Amino acid sequence: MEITPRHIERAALRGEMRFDYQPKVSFLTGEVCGAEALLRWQRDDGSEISPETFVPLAEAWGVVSDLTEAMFPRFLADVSSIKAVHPDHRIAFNVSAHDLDAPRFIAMLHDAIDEGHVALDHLELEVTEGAVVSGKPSVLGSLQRLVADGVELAMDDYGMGFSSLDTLHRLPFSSIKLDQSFVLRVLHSAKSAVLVKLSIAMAQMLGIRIVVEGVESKAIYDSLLHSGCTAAQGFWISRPLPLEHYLNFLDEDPRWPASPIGLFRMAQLAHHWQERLLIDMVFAALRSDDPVHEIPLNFHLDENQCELGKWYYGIGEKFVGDPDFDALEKPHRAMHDLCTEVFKALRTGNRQRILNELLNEISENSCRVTACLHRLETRALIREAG
Ligand code: G
Ligand code: MN
Repeated sequence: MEITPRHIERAALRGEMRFDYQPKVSFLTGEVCGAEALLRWQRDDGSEISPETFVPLAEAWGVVSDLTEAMFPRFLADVSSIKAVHPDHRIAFNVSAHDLDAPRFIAMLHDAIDEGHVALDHLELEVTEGAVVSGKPSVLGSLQRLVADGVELAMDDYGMGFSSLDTLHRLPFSSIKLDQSFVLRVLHSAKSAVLVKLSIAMAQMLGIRIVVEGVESKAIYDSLLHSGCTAAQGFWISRPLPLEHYLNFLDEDPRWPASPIGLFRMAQLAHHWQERLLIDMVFAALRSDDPVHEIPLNFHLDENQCELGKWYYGIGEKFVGDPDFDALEKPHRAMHDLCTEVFKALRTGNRQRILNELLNEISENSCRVTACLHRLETRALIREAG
């Protein structure tokens, strides 16, 4: 059949289109933590037309935002059904550059939020780099307003565009979805494995989550379980499911392997990064004659605010009572107190105190923090293997 814009419009209006939901699983809990809505077109005779066929056509004809607008109410109704049973799940909606440029769609989103049809903590927008790179100020402005209202943004298909880093820089993304092409190769290509690892590390240092797409086998899932990735999505976990099947699927409370090790590794990374930031700053200050020393961006004197502290007093709290976890608090706090001393010494020009005393003490405490995290990791590994 030759598809025309009229077919697409009619299909949406006649209910031939729907959303399927593909679950995302948290590596930390092994439970479903949300889903992505994926548009499907099933014709009256039962045949399916793939979104890879009709979405690009709709885009080329300039009717994709009409389609989004026609289907958005359906999405909201679906989200309500999911929310009724799983209030803590976040459901993602894919938006294109055209949608973001369509004032009506943005208005629909704002109305839905204002009228309470969708809670902000239920909604995530998946945006491809293309949508952002097209870079119209109106697009960026729309996204920024939505984020200010509390909607989360995920960068879709990360790694496939030509300027991922620039896109990350331009918008307040709260997560990255690593494109399946890297994930699918992770077991066979050392280069892909490095790119995946470093993308995870980058997300960690930016303080955002990272989701891997295209987890098609248990082997891929297992290879990423300890990586520090937040969540996984892919055929091995589940294909996209029609709403009713999706809800039935959740009813069975399915579980996948879970591990805290990624968290311990990310905490080590955060700690290492923060310490290097301090050392670089101190030596830059010692080299310069400028008496005014700014605290570097991303550096937190408050022990609750650094990445390790956010982890320790946040998601890490479930390890309270573990001797290594508990032992970490003192040297971590000591490091922050010493940092305050360093800034004081810089201001008063007391270089000798920094060189003879403070840097050594920081290093000692840093080793203690690292040792605790390392032991936590090793003991968790042993438990998992036992
Ligand atoms: O661009 P985006 O990441 O939103 O596209 C998601 C698409 O990827 C959907 O059409 C979905 O059906 C497909 N998909 C989801 N999981 C897998 C997977 O494990 N392998 C492959 N090849 N495709 C997947
Ligand atoms: Mn997507």
